[in-house]
Amino acid sequence: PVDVVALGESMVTFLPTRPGRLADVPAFERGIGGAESNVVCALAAVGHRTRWVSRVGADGFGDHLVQAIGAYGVDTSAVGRDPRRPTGIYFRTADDRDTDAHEVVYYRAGSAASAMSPDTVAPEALWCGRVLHLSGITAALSADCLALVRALCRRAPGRRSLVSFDVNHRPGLWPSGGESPRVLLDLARGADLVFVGADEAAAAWGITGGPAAIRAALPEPAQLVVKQGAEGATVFAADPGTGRDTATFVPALRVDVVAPVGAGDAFAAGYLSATLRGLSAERRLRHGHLMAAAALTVPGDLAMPPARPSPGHHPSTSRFAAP
Ligand code: KDG
Repeated sequence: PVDVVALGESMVTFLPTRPGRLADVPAFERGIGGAESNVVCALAAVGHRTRWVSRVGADGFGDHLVQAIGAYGVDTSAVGRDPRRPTGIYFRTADDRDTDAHEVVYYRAGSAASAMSPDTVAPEALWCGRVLHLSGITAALSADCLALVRALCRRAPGRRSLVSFDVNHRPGLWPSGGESPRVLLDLARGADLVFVGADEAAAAWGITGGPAAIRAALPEPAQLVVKQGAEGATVFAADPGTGRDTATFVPALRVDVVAPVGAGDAFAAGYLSATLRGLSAERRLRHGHLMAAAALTVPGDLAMPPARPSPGHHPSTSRFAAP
């Protein structure tokens, strides 16, 4: 039995070996990234049974992703290979303490994962865990990927897994034309558990009134977690019997932020881990903050080391992170 299945594109990441703008740094170190696989890697690192479902190219980067994510103990047996399309990669700045601007450059258009669709991903591979974790990033990759996420977020009686959806609005990935906010709101409405940043809700949906205003716009999910950056997070949880909604706020930990990338995924992993263990709303948020704190203080996308590191696998951790 699997605790959490996650669907999404993962990429080989290239992080500068020293601080600075992408225009200035001469060398990069390989790591792995991908919002949804970050979540299951972190969950596997703390002992949960997890599976990552995706597609990669029949190339060395695809081999590396499968091997490195597998080294966390994540089941990769349902990852498809596409001989015609490449594995996505991306470059970004790694230490935001020394740069004015955080830069991200994706090379993923037409990637193997962008060809995920209701035809190329088997439902049995997805509906076999207690939780199915999805994110708005997948919805932005292609029309086929959007069709797949729409199908998975459709409320159906007897749905076999709790559907967890991280809004993860990445404006740079969506085709221009302003469709994304509406699409993401509709997808979130079909999930049982939604993670959204208060900043995302303001940018995408124009909701600036804070957590309560976001809940008013998104009453359908049984649980809505609103992340309020360094301040903390609020969860709205509806009582299954009475439908009464209870809001719980827990402040975040104070840490020296090196790079925020991956912190949302780590938060989701902590929250899901505590959920699977049947813990209270307060403790679910606390677990989220603890795992986010670990991710905030390293340059890489993933803070947790793999359970079974393999030769040639270097999770990017703290090369130049020391103060
Ligand atoms: O949440 C972290 C992700 O943004 C990162 O790992 C890469 O999945 C990624 C993306 O699409 O930006």
